[in-house]
Amino acid sequence: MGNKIFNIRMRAAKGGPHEKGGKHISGGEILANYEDIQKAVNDLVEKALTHSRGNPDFMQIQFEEVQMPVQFLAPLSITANHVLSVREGQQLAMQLLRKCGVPSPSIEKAYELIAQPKNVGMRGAMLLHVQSGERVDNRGEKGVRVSRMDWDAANFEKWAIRQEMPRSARVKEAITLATKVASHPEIVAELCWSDDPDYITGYVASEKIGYQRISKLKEFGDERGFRIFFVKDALNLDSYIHYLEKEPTLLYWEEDDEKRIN
Ligand code: PML
Ligand code: MG
Repeated sequence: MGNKIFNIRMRAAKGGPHEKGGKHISGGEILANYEDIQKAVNDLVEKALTHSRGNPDFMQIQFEEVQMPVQFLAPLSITANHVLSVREGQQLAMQLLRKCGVPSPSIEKAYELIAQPKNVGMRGAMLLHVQSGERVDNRGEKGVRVSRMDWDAANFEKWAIRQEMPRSARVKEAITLATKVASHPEIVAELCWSDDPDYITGYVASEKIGYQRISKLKEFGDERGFRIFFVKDALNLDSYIHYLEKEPTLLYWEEDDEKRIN
């Protein structure tokens, strides 16, 4: 069948499409060979139709051949942090961001943005300038959606067993995304937690600290989730956004992969 790779993407909303004010329900994407496209579509449809944020009344599925060369990355190393409360979790998140080089005033600005009602329900990520804490993407409530990435299921399973991590699609997708984002030299840190009301674990990730899972970053029932990338320099924004949205990345784990954390 050749070695062409296809990107299959899904987005689903309730109350009409996202761009007409619909509530974001679910999104996802898969990189697959031609013969796996059917399965990929089925998996994405199932994800959207069984989502804890509600039943969608709008869904779009799209696929296209990936024309650019694929970069292969080893998954970030994982640290599990168990916290007893949201407060403790959020304090740890802030401490980890500082460790990545994000100054406290920029972290405070990020949390001010998170608290603004207009930023609730964003589908993509906000890009903030690490030194000033100002938002630098101009994508409004849509944000920047990282795309064109995946991790072979069997390889992920092996990794997850070895790392004692949940073998869930959610974990696979989050680590794939965080690894792609962290590998960009201008992105110093990512902060993320889910918008799904039944999922309270989130993370801070970077090349320097790896993927730091934090067991509790919000309360159950809360539908507010966020993804924030801190960028060093706002000048080459178009090139970062092109990397995040368009440049294909696949994760691959080798048993003897060197630990990338120190
Ligand atoms: C999401 O579901 O949108 C993000 C989940 C982030 C945390 C995944 C994990 O490590 O458990
Ligand atoms: Mg979600």
